[in-house]
Amino acid sequence: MITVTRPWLPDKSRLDGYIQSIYDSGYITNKGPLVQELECRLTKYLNVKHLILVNNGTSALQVAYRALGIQGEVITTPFSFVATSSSLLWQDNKPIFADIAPKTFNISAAEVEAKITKKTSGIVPVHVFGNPCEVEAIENMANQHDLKVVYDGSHAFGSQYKGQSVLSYGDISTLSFHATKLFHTIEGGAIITSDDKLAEKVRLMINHGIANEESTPLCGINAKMNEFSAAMGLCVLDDIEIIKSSRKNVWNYYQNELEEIVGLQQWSNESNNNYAYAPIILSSETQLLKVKSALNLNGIMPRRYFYPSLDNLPFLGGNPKCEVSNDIAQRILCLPIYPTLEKKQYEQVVNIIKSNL
Ligand code: T4K
Repeated sequence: MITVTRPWLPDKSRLDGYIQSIYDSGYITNKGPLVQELECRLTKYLNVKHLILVNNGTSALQVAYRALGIQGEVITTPFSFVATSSSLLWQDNKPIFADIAPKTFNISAAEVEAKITKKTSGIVPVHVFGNPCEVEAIENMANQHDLKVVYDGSHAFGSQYKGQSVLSYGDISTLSFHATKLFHTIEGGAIITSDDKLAEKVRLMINHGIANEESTPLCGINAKMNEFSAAMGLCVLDDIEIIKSSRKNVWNYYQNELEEIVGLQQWSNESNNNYAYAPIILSSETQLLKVKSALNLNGIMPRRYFYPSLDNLPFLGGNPKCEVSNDIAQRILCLPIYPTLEKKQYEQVVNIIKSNL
């Protein structure tokens, strides 16, 4: 079976080395040496000021909202994985959907502006499939209206805008290091900020608010990463260039073969693709279902990320329908892309698509 993705599994003997070091130190969680080493390496690799590792991308978002005091209505995108909105709701915020741009699939800055009211507390855009949002327009708007911005950068590991990591934008950017991600720690995530005080607050918050044995200055939660996850992350990071270049080969093949016959996500000239996902847009939902079932019949399992548009979920209703998001959600298919996908396999994917359009 060819699935939409497969986690990168690093050389087992290298992982064994890290596992042995965990056995030797007896430290398995609570900011152990491997978590510290991975934080250091990722901070340098992504060239960001502060990066704090957490247990998953959803708690990264929840801690971010809480640390920034986001409370009330929050403008976000209906075209994302459900965790972007459900994390807001879980923290008693009300997601207000602004529609997306039809070519980039990212929240439209103009639509965000139209939704700002006195009740708005923050903006949570997503760099969908790693594609950088309109970060400058969003920053200007947030400054003008005194709003906090949390970028859900779950897909944006290694994405760059104007030569720097797009994760350095916003009050906070978050990452997911779930197994299905380009860079992963089995389960995991990170919170990124350039603000020293905020970074300190986040570090306390993810550790129950505990500063030391005698002092618990604020209310926190347990969102820490453990040492086994960090060990996996260190090994995956060693292989990151292989992971990126093999994904790039698959992505380029899809683009060359399919750009004339299906729709592709538009990236600005100033952004660098990280090849995290390979979405295509079919001409109609009927055509999508035909292509998908032909692929499925051959054991190929692309995914409808993200269907349905989140404004259709029963617990996220009450917003006016977002037409562009609904239209894209009905016609999008994410094709298999991962480093161990063989050329004959992605050639087969393309051939089946071509013969079913
Ligand atoms: N914000 C955004 C924008 C996100 O995309 C996500 C997560 C989050 C926030 C929240 O971050 P986390 O709290 O999850 O860290 C997956 C992931 O579970 C989820 O992390 C991800 N986004 C979302 C886009 O995709 P599913 O339902 O597609 O996973 P699943 O289990 O169907 O896996 C897809 C395919 O991958 C399978 O068909 C087979 C393969 N696979 C998967 C796993 C887990 C393997 O071969 N081995 C494996 O271990 O959600």
